[in-house]
Amino acid sequence: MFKKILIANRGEIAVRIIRACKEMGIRTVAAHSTADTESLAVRFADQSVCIGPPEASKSYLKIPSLISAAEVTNCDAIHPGYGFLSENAGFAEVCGECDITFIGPSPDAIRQMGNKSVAKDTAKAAGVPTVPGSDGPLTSEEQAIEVARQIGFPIILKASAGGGGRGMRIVREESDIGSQLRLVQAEAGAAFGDNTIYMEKYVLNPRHVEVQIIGDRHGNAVHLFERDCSIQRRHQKLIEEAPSPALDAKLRHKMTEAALKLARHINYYTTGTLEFLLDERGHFYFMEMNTRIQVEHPVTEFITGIDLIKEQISVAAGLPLSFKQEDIKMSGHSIECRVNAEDPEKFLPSVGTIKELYMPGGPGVRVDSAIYQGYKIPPYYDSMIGKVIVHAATRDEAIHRMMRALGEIHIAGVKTTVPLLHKIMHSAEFKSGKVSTSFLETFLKNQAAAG
Ligand code: MV4
Repeated sequence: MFKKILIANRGEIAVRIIRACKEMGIRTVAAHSTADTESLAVRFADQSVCIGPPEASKSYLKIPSLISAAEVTNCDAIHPGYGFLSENAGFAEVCGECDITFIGPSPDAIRQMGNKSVAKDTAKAAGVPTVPGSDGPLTSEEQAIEVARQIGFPIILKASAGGGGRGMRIVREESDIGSQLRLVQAEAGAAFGDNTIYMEKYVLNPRHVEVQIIGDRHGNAVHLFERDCSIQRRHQKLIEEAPSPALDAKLRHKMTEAALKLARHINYYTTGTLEFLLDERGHFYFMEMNTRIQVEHPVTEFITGIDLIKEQISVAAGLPLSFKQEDIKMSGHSIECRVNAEDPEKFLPSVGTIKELYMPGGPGVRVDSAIYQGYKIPPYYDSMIGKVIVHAATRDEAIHRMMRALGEIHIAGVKTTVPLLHKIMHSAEFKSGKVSTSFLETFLKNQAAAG
């Protein structure tokens, strides 16, 4: 097992990783920017190393600084968390060259899944359902029109180098294809340095359902069921739950088997998530693979009783998975609410000092956060300040538990999304479970109309 791990991240995920390491008897080093000197991660880790100024490009994204920090503190592994360098193949490669284990996938797996068009082709080759569309990248406007006529409008143009909602455009009629194609090409070229575009049929009001998988370096791979992440705004998830209210046992079996097929096809050996779109007829299609641990991993931990971070560290050290597929049982229902420091009306970050703080507790409630009373939220990073996760026997009980937990939260000093989360929990639409990725936009419009 590793003796010491460098945490190349910040916020709640840095704290989450340190907690797992402590329980495993692994020492930790928090790599942090000058803006995070007073962070919980720095307080909880055995050691800390300042890696640069607040701007992420000069600290959390700076590969030489992170490698140096790991070397001077004698770390044998680096955990990248999510975001920052977690899906950077170059970083994974440099770690390997420096004899430091990157707690994540191989550089090849990151590259293969990082390119969305290649990922889709790989999924197709593995026999996993994908949305009808172009066979690989588009080569001309004429070809784009031809494919669109075959699959029918509306269609969506996607940048191969995009992902997570970046670099996409919906086209509703043939006369718009040429101009939209040139636009998305220019945007992709500027944003990613790669203007490769592919086309798909646009699925109306889909649900976002993702399957958690984990593999080891001995050829084993298992799934840990699905999460439903349909409650989003501008591709930022607000609420996630497991299991998905939209899946029955049969559909769950099909989707998880499809996810495992792709994971095995690419010899995947760490935690990963396969994102699917589920349409209104119950057909699912592979979208993207996230080759990291995700923000919403706790809902899966609650329904399976498995510690995903510990298992991720353990398989990275070369140990075989500590369980088999048949050992993994789904129990109850879990919901996660992300708490952001922002003005919920305008969705603008709200920075400042946490003047007063009370976080909820009691049966079936978990809080993963990195804030405390007196903590000054730095303006340089993501606005998520924590997550409230609940577990109960049924979805209905989980919703009531979440309402209770949200009601106990008291945060003074900054505006947060807690009131909005509360309203969603109380809404008939959320309670019915019949939500799609269009839910939040409609919900907010109705809220505004109702005053
Ligand atoms: C789609 C789609 C409809 N049809 N692809 C957005 C993020 C990226 N993972 C893929 N996304 C979408 N791709 C086809 N062919 C609708 C979305 C989409 C979406 C997907 C998941 C969660 C929220 C979303 C919000 C808007 C659009």
